[in-house]
Amino acid sequence: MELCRRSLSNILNMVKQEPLPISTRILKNDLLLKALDGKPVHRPPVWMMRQAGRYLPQYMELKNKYDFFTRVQTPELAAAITLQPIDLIGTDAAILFSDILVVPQAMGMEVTMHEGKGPALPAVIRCMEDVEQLIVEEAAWHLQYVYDAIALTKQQLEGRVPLIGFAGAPWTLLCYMVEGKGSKTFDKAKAFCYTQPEAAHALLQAITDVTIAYLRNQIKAGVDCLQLFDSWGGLWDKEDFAIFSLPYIQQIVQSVKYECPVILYAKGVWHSLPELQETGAAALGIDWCNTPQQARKLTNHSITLQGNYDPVKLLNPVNKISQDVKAMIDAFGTTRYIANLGHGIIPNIPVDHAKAFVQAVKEYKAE
Ligand code: 1CP
Repeated sequence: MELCRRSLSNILNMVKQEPLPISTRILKNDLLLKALDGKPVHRPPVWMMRQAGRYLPQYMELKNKYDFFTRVQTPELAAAITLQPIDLIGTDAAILFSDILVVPQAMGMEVTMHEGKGPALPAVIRCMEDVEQLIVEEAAWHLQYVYDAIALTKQQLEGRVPLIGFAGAPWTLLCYMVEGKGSKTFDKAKAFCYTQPEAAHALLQAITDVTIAYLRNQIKAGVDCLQLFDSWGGLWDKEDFAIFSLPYIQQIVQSVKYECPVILYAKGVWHSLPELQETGAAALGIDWCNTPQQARKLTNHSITLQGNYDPVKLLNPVNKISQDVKAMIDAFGTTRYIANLGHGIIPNIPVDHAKAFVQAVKEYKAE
């Protein structure tokens, strides 16, 4: 890909000075926003978590040329990758290509990404003094490249579908900042919360403050909706989730929800669905460990739900995927529902199977 720096900076300067042009603010496909608003739709909207990524050969071409953070930090590359699933798979929403770990990076921590191993943060947080070293007030301004990528993506989308911005929930970010890498149990992160609760709460509050500023800037840059990822929320029981995750999620949702609808995805947190609903989120993401019926019951049939297809089930033959999707929509209902996976798509899913998932939602007809 030719990186055309001069023309990009012209576009970005223009976007920064002027409000977004009407053509990029008016959406040709607003199914997602209608579903978030509880409005009737002829069929549910569909997108896939991690839809911009490794199962797409066109993503792999850019991945082979540019390292992870170059892709994330170069607005032309981030925009091109964000648009790939819109052009190739036909989803009803775009999600910005970025990562939740740009926030710890902006707070002054080193974050590197390693093929096959995932992220590494060599200098982890161990105590209150480490928390006090973090950048908080100016951190959101170190993420200008994200806002530039949003502005550029909105221009290139030309209103075809809404753009979803996102951030990690404070507990999920603490996991990486304390553990230093991915983990099945994040036991060091949990032990930090148990043994140094004061430092843990100071860290969670610092991440919360940065995230609120970061998401407000994403809204100003043009995102139509936000998703908050608490991918590791399910590592806590209900009691500890209420101490170490929920209050911070609550602050974030409350601070942005009047400007922009928020989808709250807390994996494995079925025990606290009513509490998550009370945060004021417009929708809750559901994984496949809960049934649509149970999730509807727990949330009193009164909030938009998103999910919950097991991404590994996309390895089934396409006719089985189509049958499953129909059954899933029948179970959730067509209103207050966003068809999606229960977690991110995995790299070994054939592109045709991802397309079959999306197509089955588009062809859905209630009997
Ligand atoms: O080079 C690569 O392709 C590396 C894989 C990859 C990708 C495609 C990483 C590393 N991040 C991303 C992009 C990404 N990350 C997006 C893009 C937008 C889209 O969804 O299409 C999003 C939303 C994320 C969010 C993210 N990053 C989460 C929350 C969502 C989830 O899947 O639970 C988490 C936990 C991360 C951390 C992270 N970044 C990358 C990896 C491999 C991981 C997980 C590490 C671990 O195992 O703990």
